[in-house]
Amino acid sequence: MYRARTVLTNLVPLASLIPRAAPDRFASWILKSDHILCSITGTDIRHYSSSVATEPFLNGSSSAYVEEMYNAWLADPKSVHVSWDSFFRNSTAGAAPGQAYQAPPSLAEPGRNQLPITSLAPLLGAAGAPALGGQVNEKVIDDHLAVQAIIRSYQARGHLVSELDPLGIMYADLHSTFSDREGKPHEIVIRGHHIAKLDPLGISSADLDDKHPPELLYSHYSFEEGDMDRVFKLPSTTFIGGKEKALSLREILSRLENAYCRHIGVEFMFINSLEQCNWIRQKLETPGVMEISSEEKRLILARLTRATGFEAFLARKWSSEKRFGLEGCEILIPAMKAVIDKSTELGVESIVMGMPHRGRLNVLANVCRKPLEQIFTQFAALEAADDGSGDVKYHLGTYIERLNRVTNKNIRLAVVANPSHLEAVDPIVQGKTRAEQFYRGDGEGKKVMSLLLHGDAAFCGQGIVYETFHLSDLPDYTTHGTIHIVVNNQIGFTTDPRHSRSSPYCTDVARVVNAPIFHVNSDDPEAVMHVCKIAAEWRATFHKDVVIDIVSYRRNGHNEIDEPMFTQPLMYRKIKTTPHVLDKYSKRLIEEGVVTTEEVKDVRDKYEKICEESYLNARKETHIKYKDWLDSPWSGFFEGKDPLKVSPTGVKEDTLVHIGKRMSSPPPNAAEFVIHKGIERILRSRMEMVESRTVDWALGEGMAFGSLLKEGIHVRLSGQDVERGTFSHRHHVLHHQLVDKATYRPLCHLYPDQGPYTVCNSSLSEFGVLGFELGYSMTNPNALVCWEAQFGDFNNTAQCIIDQFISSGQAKWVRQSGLVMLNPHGLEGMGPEHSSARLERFLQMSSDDPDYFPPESEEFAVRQLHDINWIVANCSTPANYFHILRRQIALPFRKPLILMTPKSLLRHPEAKSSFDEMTENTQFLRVIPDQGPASQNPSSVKKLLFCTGKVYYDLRKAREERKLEGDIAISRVEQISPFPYDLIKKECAKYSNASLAWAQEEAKNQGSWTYVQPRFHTALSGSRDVSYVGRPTAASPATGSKMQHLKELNALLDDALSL
Ligand SMILES: Cc1ncc(C[n+]2csc(CCOP(=O)(O)OP(=O)(O)O)c2C)c(N)n1
Ligand SMILES: [Mg+2]
Repeated sequence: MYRARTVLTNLVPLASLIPRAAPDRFASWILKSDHILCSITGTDIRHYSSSVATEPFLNGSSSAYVEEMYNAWLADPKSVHVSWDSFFRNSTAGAAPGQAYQAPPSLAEPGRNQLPITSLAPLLGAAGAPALGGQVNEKVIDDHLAVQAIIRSYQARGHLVSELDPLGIMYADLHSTFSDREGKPHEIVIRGHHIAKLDPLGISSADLDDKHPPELLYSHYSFEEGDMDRVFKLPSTTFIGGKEKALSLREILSRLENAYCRHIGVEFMFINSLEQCNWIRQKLETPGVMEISSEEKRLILARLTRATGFEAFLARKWSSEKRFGLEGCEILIPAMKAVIDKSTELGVESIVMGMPHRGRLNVLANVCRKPLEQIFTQFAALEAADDGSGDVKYHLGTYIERLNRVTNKNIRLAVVANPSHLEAVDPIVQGKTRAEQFYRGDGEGKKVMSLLLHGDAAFCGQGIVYETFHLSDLPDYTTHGTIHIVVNNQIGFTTDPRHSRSSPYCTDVARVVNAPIFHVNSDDPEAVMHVCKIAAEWRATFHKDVVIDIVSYRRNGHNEIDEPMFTQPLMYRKIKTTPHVLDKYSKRLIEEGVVTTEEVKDVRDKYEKICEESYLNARKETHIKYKDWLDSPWSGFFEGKDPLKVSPTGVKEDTLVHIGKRMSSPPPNAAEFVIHKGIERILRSRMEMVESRTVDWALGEGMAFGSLLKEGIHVRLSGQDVERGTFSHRHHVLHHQLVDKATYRPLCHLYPDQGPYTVCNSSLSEFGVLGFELGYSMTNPNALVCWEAQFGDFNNTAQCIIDQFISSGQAKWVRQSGLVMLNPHGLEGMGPEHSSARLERFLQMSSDDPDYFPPESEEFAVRQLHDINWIVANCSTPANYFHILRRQIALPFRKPLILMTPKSLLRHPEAKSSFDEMTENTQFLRVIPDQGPASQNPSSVKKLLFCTGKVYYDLRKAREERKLEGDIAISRVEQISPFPYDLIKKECAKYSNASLAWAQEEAKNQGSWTYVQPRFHTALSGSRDVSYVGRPTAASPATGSKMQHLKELNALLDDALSL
């Protein structure tokens, strides 16, 4: 009773509204909140409110509760108790004050879990006996309302008083702001934890025990001790009764306590779906729902033994090695296994996992069952047997296919390799999962799922978590529900939650997608397993995200060599005296008679022996193999391929014509499908281009995509507004002007047996979406996955994906990706923000050696591509863009492609290509040499200008205006990195009398200059100088003044063309 009082006083906002308080409360709700009614019903509420406002029965009722009831009644009169039904009917019909309530008709069938109030009369005693005429007295109704409010309060806020913390030091006041916590505690601010005596250290704000006299409950609820044995009917929103429809107040409170305030605290009442709320209630409230068999208990114990034994073994053998052990949250391992067991039982065949450092080795060993030998060799300083830089052991990925012994089904488990950057792997896991679902035809996510692990500090601190959650329900990005597990050790490195978050829980970010959140005390293994099972079932049932927050602690410092007492002395004093969960659980099971002391010891010894044997085997190894740690094997892709042979990228003219025509035609049902007049014009001009055998940028791109689709390749283009194209040039989705959601995607209708084409506008995220597409590209090498930045400069909000994964992923993790990044780039006088995709940064990260000219041979170009980390290019023609996209698939390996793409060239009359540059026997040109008069008479050429991208058209025009076509040659470097040493050397040799210059529109410290300068030197063995032409160094990428821009451009052209 005392506990119930606490819950209610602390948690029930409705409490104060029941009986005697605020007599006009209900009336004011009705009168003042008409927007609520209007938004729901659109009916004239004045008629309704005038009668109920004076309804005496309503005095002091809870606004929220009645509002909910009323809304439910509006939606479906049968969904509320018949007494409410009759009340709302009468009051809306204008019943006089006091007359609105009527006893329900006695013949009415009570619904599930419902009893007519009159039927409770015998249980209610004289106080509740129906008055003459079938009227039930007010107190009975008020008391029932109070009970319903209590039930609801437990469901909504019981988590606030649940016993989640194995240490009992969880002093983050869940109600309060930080300043509240700093000051003197206030009754409302204090969470139930204090009352629940969870804080043996005495470092929490206060213990309010003696400040809450038991009378509080009575004053709030009008109940007295004698009411505890009164029987109340249970509403349909609770399952605590099991088969019983009414229970005593004492029993109701006790069952609610058990369901919501023990070691599981669940947040779910914010979910908008009644069905989903009821589902969770049922999973938690049904009597006996937590009971498990002895067999299951023994399994938990065995798994916990392994998890604990593994960390202990590593600690013993490599005591000073960093491994970010799991000690304190070993329950994670049985928890993940429970999720996997349940999910496989429900049909999942493949699980893609992402996780941070903490406990990673244990997950690999005991969840994935990666051979212990391979893990142990990572601790030895062995040489690598393969290429690459490798990575530290707690970042490596793995991929395993094995039999799940519990379900007897085969399962594939992948842990995606990740960098130190916490949470950055989240979108990658989602992309990889989505791709696997796509290629398996698993449209509902029944076979493939993602499992993401988080640390408490990172989960609430890193914005990428939010971006990833927002992908969870988007049509082309959903993975149909992710199970998130937070290893909440109540600390992040040396910072505790009071200083690392402003939200009550570290999991609050998940509320934005209506994910239920299960907080659970790590020292209650059965409670942890229970929520894991519920989470797996939730995902299988609703295909939505769910969070398990395992409240635990970190037994050691941040890593094994850190001293935690420097910064968390009280916490660690407590931790030192806290027994291991394995010991606690073993003791419990021995007491219950489930296992014997000998059996416990036996299981421990057996695992110890396994570790020892593997340790001895590992010592025999002489090399480590990075390939053992690959997270995305592409079986069959590399086998039997010449690693240096590129397939042709030119295509038959017929193919170009066919695709071009399809891309220029309205939908086949054009008569009914009304397209925009502007689109009609665009289609017409496309058709004209096809007829004249030319393409512009958009058509060239469409033909690259279309020709790959023809070959059965999946093409996916994702990014902000990519369907139309930021610059309104693409139009890959046509919209019916009169019918919502009626669209037509020409590239999906090219050939009957073509590959699938996905083009999807993304959420407004770069970090999340670029990461997602990278993950997508890891699954299937035979897919062209492209991400387009709205403007190139926005890619810097995804810098972590670029630095940590795209540029270095293969070197660190043997993982290839053919992802294409399209970055609109170029100075067009539009100010500093939309001008630069920061080409210099990509080039600076290119791994080719500026001082090394590789041996010239037939295979020069492909070998360079093979050896580099990525390709950086800035194409100046649609044909070259067409070829370089196709080359991504034609290569016998995969490399990320970083493309600077144009803006003004999209409509530039000269930026067009002929079919002749795209048909068979044509290919991507790394350098486009001058083809004008200068090239006819090279020895008389005075200057050879090199440039890349759109500035070529400015230079060419200025050269023409100045009639310098015979004096100045202009060569375009289309593939900047790897640097085309061979072709540059050839070009320079051709113009042997010319001075050499590199012209760029970017500032000197930006663009390509710093990359190309030393490479020109290498290409020419230092025999000739190459001068710089362009803007001076600058901090900002471009001027904000149009006039200044033109001035700078003219200066650049003058400089470039001066002889
Ligand atoms: C993006 C990022 N910033 C900072 C760090 C440095 N760092 C490594 S672990 C850690 C604390 C993480 O705390 P938490 O997420 O609670 O995980 P725990 O180590 O407690 O398991 C920090 C700040 C990092 N790895 N990544
Ligand atoms: Mg932590």
